[in-house]
Formats: sequence, structure tokens, C-alpha cells
Amino acid sequence: MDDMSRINKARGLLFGLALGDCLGAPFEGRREVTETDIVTTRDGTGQLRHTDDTALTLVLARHLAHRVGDRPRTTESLIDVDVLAREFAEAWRDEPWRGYGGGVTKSFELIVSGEPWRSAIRAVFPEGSFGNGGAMRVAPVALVGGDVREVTELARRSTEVTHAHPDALHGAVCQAVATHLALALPSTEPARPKEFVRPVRQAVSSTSWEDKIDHVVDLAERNADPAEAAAELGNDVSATASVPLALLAFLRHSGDPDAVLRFAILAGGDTDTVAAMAGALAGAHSGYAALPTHATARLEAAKDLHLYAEHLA
Ligand code: F2R
Ligand code: MG
Ligand code: MG
Repeated sequence: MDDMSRINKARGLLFGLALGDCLGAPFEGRREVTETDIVTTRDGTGQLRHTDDTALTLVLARHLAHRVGDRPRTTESLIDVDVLAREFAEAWRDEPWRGYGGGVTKSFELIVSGEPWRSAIRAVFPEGSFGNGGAMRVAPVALVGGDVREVTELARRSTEVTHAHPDALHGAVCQAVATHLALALPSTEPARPKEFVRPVRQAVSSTSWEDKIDHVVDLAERNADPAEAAAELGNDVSATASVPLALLAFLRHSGDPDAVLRFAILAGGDTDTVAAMAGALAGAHSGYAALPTHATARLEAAKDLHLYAEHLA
């Protein structure tokens, strides 16, 4: 891949994620969303405000950007878990109104007050959170990891500082590896569902997640619509009921980021997060130039997104 395509794809990944978050945010928690709702938001004139999904993605992107040149290069040097836990918590402390989950809010409160993250993240849910908070912000690791093994390890390290439940970790691995594959797939080639998911299936190391991924392929091959997809895969804040839906949105419309985002939001439920994850996949595949420019120009975080995309590319 030449430098221009790499930068275009890196920008596509980060801008696609932020765009999905911003376009989905007004409808988060709604059972039904219409095409008109989405198009009105997309084609408006005001600034597009992001939520916790983009805020924490920017924190992870900055963390990686500061370490990516270090030698020797290891997953431990790329992600310093103690520092990253504090950086996430400080982002919440500075802007607690970005729409954070209840469990993670308590963890961040404790971390900011000095409690070690390993105990803080079990304060509300002793078994760990199974929310999609690790998966929603994981995409930047796909720009840095050299192969599926490294991307998997980075996904786990970036997630474990807030989410200890195995499903949250599997969800983050699924999203990160799929994003890595979308970056590698030429923008001129569509994603063929069965072939595309094969390395994702191997990376998740969980039979229930393998079954979920097979279900996604089945729905993609049946050309399922958003309502059918949400009914069969779920569309809530848990990793198991949101990461597969985002993957399906991408597989149904790869090559057309705007259609991917509309599918994700039309499915209702956790619309900002499903669209953020689907947007990262679509942008990583199709590139920044394929995103709706009238909307990307209005993103609140556009300056930082350009900065980190160039650095991480
Ligand atoms: N939190 C929201 N949206 C709701 C309110 C937003 C509203 N617009 C506002 O402005 O106030 N969205 C964001 O949260 C999701 C990511 O969540 P994350 O980071 O995983 O947080 P948390 O708290 O760990 O988990 C979320 C919820 O999942 C349930 N849950 C998780 N683990 C559980 C367990 N072990 N047992 C029982 N329940 C568990 C809880 O209800 C948690 O609160 C994204 O949608 C992001 O956009
Ligand atoms: Mg959010
Ligand atoms: Mg959400």
C-alpha cells in the first residue's frame, strides 16, 4: 500500500468512527429510527458533537501515537496499562457529560481518586463489565498492530483497564481484528463475508463468539435488513449484542460507508456505538475520501482526528 492510501485509510478509520458516533448519538436508546431522522442530522449545518466513544478513542490514539516510535517495540511498550487507565479516567473527569456508562463512570471516579484500576473496575460489577466500551474505542490499535496476533494483544490490553468480563474482551478483539482486515483489504474489493471473518473467528478464541460470527455471515448472505438484524443479533450496550451487529452493517454494504452507517443506526438501540464501530470498519476499508465530506467537515474533533490519523498511519 502506498503512503497516500495508508493515510487515506487511517483517516477513514478515525473519521468513520467519529461520524458514526455523532450521527448515531441523537438516537441512542431508541427502538426505531427512520431514514429521514438520519439524513436530517447528516445533512444539517451545525457542528457534530461526539460522545464517550470518540472521546476515549482519541485518548487511545494519543497514547499509541506517543509510543509508536519507541524501540524495542512490544505490546507492553505500545500500551502502558497503568498510564492508559489514568488517561481514560482523566478524560471522563474533564468531560463527564459525554454520555458514559454507569459502571465505567464509577470505575473512573475511583481511579481519579487514587484507587488502583485493577480493583476499581470491579467495584460495580465484581465479575467485570460486559459493556461495549472496550470495543467502541479499540479501532486505533488496528493501525499500529503489525499482524492479527499483535492486534489481538493490543485490543486486550486497551480493554482490560476498564472491562474485565471475557465478553467485553472478545468483543474488542473481534472489532480490532476486523478493522485490521478492513485496512488491508483494497478499497476496490468488496468484503466477502465468509472469507473476511475467517481470521476474526480464529482470533476470538470463544465458541459462543464463533457462533455469533457465523450468525453474522448467515444474515449477510440472506441480505437481512436492520430490523431483522437487531432482532436476531441484539442492539444493546453489551459487547455481545452490539459488536456482531456492527460487523454485519459493514458486511452488508462494504464499499458504501454512508449505507453502512445508515444500516447501523436504523437498527436502533445503541446507535452511536454500533455506528461508531461500523464506521471504523467502513472508513478503514473505503478511506476518508469516500466519507460524506459535508458531514466530516462538521465533526467537533476533526483537527485531532487528522493529527492522530497522520501520526499513526
Ligand atoms: N452509557 C451510554 N448511554 C446511556 C446514557 C447516555 C445518555 N445519552 C446521557 O447523556 O447520559 N452510552 C455509552 O455506554 C456504552 C459503553 O458502556 P461501557 O463503557 O461499557 O460502560 P459500562 O458501565 O461498563 O457498561 C454499560 C452498561 O452495561 C451493563 N453492564 C455491563 N456489565 C454488566 C454486568 N457485569 N452485569 C450487569 N450489567 C452490566 C450496565 O447497564 C452498564 O451500565 C456505549 O453505548 C456508550 O455510548
Ligand atoms: Mg456514546
Ligand atoms: Mg452508545
